[in-house]
Amino acid sequence: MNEYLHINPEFESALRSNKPVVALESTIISHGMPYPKNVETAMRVEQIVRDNGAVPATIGVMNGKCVVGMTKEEIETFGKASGVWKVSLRDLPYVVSQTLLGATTVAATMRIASMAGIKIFVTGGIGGVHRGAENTMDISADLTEMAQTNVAVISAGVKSILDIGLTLEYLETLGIPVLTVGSDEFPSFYSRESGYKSPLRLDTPEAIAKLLSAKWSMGLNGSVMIANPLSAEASIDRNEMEGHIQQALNAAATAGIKGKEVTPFLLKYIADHTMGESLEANIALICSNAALGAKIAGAYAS
Ligand code: PSU
Ligand code: MN
Repeated sequence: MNEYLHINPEFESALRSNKPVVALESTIISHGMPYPKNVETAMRVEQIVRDNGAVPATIGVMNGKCVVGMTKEEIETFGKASGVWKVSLRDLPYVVSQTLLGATTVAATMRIASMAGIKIFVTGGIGGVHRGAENTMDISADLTEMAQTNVAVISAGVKSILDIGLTLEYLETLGIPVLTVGSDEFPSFYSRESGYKSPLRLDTPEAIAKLLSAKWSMGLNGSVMIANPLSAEASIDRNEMEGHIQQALNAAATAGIKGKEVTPFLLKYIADHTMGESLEANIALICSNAALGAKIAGAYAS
């Protein structure tokens, strides 16, 4: 425990009694979806985690503290406020010490979850190696964080705004197991397909919990990337998505977008240009990830 951590009492008792807890990030609320869908989805995701037997803990930064288990009012604030910081690992001490509102990325959420003793974290999509990274060196801190922090990440894979092949290579270099649930193919967030075979496949929460237990018991530090393909009904055609992504990449290059703004710019561009379809897919996949994450947390706790 440290003075910069605020744990909601509900989670404190859940953690003490070894109840399953699932961490959730806040970047998706502040930077991932429009209001009020973002707040509605965040609350729905929390309910799904509860319905599947675990306690949800949404994580963000406010009042100079890393908050584990945001209240409904706090989630509402993050969903409405403008100018909420996107907080990755390097931003964390700045946003805490300046007492700013900070929505945490996968990297920062994992680290805070770990500080609180939470092992399972559910999100939509993670950051990775960007297209053209051989020149820009734009590789998300999500990956290096996954190499060292013992929190499993459940996502719908990696968006093809990234170079999926290079991201999988980099995950291999970092020693991070990558497994897909119920499919031999690694998913690309909006689509069940990516064109890349999944390095590993496991089909049940119990088998995944066993893998986590084996990894961490052997002292192998770091995350496990658990990719959960979205349902066939919600899946968007990969070629259709590729057209939007190319346009988004061109728009980013034209506008000279760099550094931490790259990912939010691309995500917003795609959301704005695919309208309802991508938002609905996004909501469907995060709900499905929440149910799976709660089951894995339950299996791991027992
Ligand atoms: N990719 C997505 N959805 C997201 C993000 C990435 O498909 O919401 C967000 C996550 O919070 C992730 C962050 O941790 O962007 C990565 O940003 P960067 O590429 O700047 O590291
Ligand atoms: Mn980056």
